Amino acid sequence: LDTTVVIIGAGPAGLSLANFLQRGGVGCVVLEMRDRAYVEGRQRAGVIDHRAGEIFAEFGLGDQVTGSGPVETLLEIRTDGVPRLLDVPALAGGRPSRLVPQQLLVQRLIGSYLDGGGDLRFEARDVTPHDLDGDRPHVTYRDADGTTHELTCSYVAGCDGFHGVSRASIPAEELTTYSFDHGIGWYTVLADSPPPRYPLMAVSRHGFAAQFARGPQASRFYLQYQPGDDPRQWPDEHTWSRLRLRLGDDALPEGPITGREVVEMRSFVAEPMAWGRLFLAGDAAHILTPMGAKGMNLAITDAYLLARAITASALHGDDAGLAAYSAACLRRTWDYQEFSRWFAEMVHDAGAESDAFRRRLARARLDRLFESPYAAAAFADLMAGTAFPQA
Ligand code: RFL
Repeated sequence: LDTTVVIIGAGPAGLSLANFLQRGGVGCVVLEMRDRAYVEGRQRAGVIDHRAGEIFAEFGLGDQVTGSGPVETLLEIRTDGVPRLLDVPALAGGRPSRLVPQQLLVQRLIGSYLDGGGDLRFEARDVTPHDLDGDRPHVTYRDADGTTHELTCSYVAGCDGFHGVSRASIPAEELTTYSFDHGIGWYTVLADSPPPRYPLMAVSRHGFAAQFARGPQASRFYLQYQPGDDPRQWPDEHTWSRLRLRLGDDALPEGPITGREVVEMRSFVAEPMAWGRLFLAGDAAHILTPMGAKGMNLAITDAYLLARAITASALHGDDAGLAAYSAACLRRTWDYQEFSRWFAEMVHDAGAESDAFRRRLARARLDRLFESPYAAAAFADLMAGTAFPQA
């Protein structure tokens, strides 16, 4: 065998898994189709929840990977310009999340894996897994020079995101997929403008908007847009004026906009997350909306469960974890899909002008967070990341 595990994809899922396996003494090779600069520059998520932070700490990676990230404090929800604050970490029993931009997490995970002697191959083209339903799977790819390579292994980890090759390698009749379009248009811009005092969500009849820190000098903004509109055509001044209106802040500091993206507000789940010797983790198996910030965290918890299961199988011949892997991940996935949907519905319906009944329901749901400590604690528990069920 060339290695124990071939990991396809060097995003948060694949790199977390590679680090966990390395520290557990299990050999692996990571194959990534892009070059290092591209992977390390890709900006997306920004929150490592408390649960995911605990996982890195368990593997001795806490200081290196999440340690210097600012600790999350309060969450501000502004309704028609009126601020209300939720102390989410306190409500979760003293479990703060941390602000760690995804590209920083990826850079640090690459650094620690390579420092530990890890094998990470960038620009791996045409990665193709073979014989996944047998005992000896292998993976072929071409390097940047066009030379074809083959790696034999015991397990293949499909960590190559939604558009990757791994899920597509499972025969269609073996998979059940679920897709859901939330019917909400979302536009996000990254700007070199000072972050808000607290993570900020604003609900008003002008539509939903949010602002989150992305480092000490940058903010990521989200704006709801009406179906049929194309926000990528909006002049920047239009974006800023909408943000000022929705955030109820005439003095909102502006800065150069460095990124503009339309975010698809859709959900996707593939079941099961394992087939033969292939195990899917992260976006390869499930997509969530950014509402609730669970996508990257789910990728990390999948990697954790998979690392534990593979380690037990490879080092001790115990396959129970592998057999339970898919069901355990899917339980968390559906829990977080529900949370993400619940959250999205609440903040968007609460601002809608069209349907007065739904607006009142959404506002009642929102008010409950500030009036019932039990409701607030349930919300905070999901924000911090729920515990794994006891085996
Ligand atoms: P990734 O990050 O997509 O990484 C997959 C890697 O696989 C490589 N790859 C291949 N390699 C070899 N061969 C192939 N055939 C390959 N095909 C693909 C890719 O180049 C890539 O390097 O998936 P992973 O690791 O599962 O991580 C998932 C997260 O990236 C994702 O869930 C989050 O970014 C989602 N998300 C957010 N999650 C959060 O937890 N909190 C957030 O605040 C948050 N905000 C966001 C987000 C996603 C966004 N976008 C653009 C999708 C905000 C945005 C705008």
